[in-house]
Amino acid sequence: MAPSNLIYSILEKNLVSGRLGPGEEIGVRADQMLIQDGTGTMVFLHLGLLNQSRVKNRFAICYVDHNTLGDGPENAEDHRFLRSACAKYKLHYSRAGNGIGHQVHLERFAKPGALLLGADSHVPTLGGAGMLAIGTGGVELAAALTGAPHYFDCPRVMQVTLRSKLKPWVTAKDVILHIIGLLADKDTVGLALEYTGPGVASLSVPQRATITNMGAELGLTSSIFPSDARTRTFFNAQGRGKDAKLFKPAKTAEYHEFLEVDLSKVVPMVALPHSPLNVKPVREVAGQKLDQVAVGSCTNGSYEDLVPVALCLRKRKVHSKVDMIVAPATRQVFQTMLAKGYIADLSQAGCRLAESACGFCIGHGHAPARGSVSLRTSNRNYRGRSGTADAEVYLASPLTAAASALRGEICDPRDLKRPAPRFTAPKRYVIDDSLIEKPPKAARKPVELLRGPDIMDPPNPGPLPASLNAEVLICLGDDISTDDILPAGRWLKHRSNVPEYAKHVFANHAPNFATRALENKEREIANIVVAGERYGQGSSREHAAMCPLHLGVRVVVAKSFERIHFANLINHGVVPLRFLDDHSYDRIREDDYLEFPWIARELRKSETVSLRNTDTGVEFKVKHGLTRRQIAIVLAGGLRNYIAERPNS
Ligand code: MIC
Ligand code: SF4
Repeated sequence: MAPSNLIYSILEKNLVSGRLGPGEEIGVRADQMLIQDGTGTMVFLHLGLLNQSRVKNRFAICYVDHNTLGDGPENAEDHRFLRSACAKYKLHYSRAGNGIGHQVHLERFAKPGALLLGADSHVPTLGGAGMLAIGTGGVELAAALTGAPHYFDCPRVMQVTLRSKLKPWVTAKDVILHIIGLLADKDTVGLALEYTGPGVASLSVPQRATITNMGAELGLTSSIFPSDARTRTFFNAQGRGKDAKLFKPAKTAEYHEFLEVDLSKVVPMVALPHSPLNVKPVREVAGQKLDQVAVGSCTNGSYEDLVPVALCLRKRKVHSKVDMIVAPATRQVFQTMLAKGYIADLSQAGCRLAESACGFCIGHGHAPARGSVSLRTSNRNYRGRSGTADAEVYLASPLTAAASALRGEICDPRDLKRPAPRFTAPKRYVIDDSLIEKPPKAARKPVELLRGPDIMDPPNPGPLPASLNAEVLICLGDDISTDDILPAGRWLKHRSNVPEYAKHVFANHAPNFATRALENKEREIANIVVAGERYGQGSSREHAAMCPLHLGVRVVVAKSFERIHFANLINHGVVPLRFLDDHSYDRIREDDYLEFPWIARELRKSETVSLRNTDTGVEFKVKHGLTRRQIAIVLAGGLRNYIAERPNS
């Protein structure tokens, strides 16, 4: 019997194969699917290559929120393509300007108790409304859109019991940074968090969504809150009372792990450069001078985040040395604030109002000056993600951001020594869905895909050869994020063009990586990436697998991998291998030539894979830890080939 916690009860309802239990490979069919423009063009290209003419799921939507700057024609051409693809495959289409997908979805489409799959690591934001939302890679999402089950490892569920309530000036962002501090050095792979306890009722849906959003930084499978009276209040204000199904865990619910958090003890927190896991109380870094403050993103761009900022800045001026950017997460947030005069407060204080989009969070605009210091309310501060390799980025709450913007230095908002702004959620938000296009009911003639000249098919490596000769092109340490593998920022516009985007693989680590890799590829020598713990943490972008693959990377050997990136490697035919011990990691150096004499056979028949360092003659084994299904996928050269080999399965 599955423990009747919320997460397992949603999984049980959607289960099509496997058995619920920690670490078991399960297959599920989702109630909703979400893609965004940065990962979405590839999803549609995969769908085309899978020979699908329409999708077979219940509700799917594509949000244009990442690539919106329009620096060159690529963004607009991607939008045109996505719009035509949504019409062809029958997805809803949320136009540029409507806002960041996770927040728009929370406002307009979230359903308590439903399961969502999304090609983005921050879909767990929707757990704030009692939905189980799981991030996937693009090709997996394309497969799921065709009606195939989505396979992943069933998580362990940690019960997080919240007690008491937050003190003035302390916010949901501080809660999640506090929890990150408690869990950062624990094993969070294959873990999901379920929030329970008396403190839950003190948090609104947008606050809960901030907390579930940043579970992604711990590499969690997902995070969820129950759906209760607060959820109903939020849905009523969205004019969606009928969707506010109450959804609570049974009294007999069981959990695998436990954590208690006393909300009244949480203090304003900050994540220091260059990791969201590097958390400390704000007071420990107070006084750090700032050049830029940026408020917004899917973590902290809600009405409830921004109105207190406006109130804090009302009739005051942002410090003269600080450039302050505010980006309401959605058009609804912007319009509701506009109607109530809060946008005027921000403007009068000297804030620069930015578009409702990902923008600064992904380094797509507002890159800080070299060597400067930026404080942001977003969720990731990996080196270079802001668009500036040597900028120092701190992450904090909107209130800490507002207080710090006034002072020109990092400041605990409690030290402003005035009452915290009083916030009341509106009874009704401004509701305007006119930028969301519904799919046409029945097309009279087939919809033409409008594909611009930079929209290129994803690579297909073909079946894995029986043996591999390869060069170690790069040896990396721990915590390499997908932003390290493939930065977004000014190269984000090449998301639809793998050969072009691939020129920037490891751009901030080894600028000549792409050139050297392509030289090897021409000589039919495969390339290997070697790394430490948690390789591929962060963003779900499958480009971090596809672009190295385009450059001839066929194997990654690491101490451990992050969940979504591990799946992306397999689904694109790149073999992820793990060191048996730290000692083996030290046996490989950059520029070594390695031979995998029986890689294909060993994957099929053994738990380990042998390799020989042809420079030193040293031989040793690494392990793969792949399921039978995953082995068949890497041998086929990725998920598309695997599906093509089994047309009727
Ligand atoms: C992110 O926050 O890192 C992104 C950009 O939204 C990514 C997706 C992408 O790279 O397109 C994510 O979270 O998965
Ligand atoms: Fe967009 Fe940033 Fe949210 Fe990713 S984390 S979806 S880039 S706002």
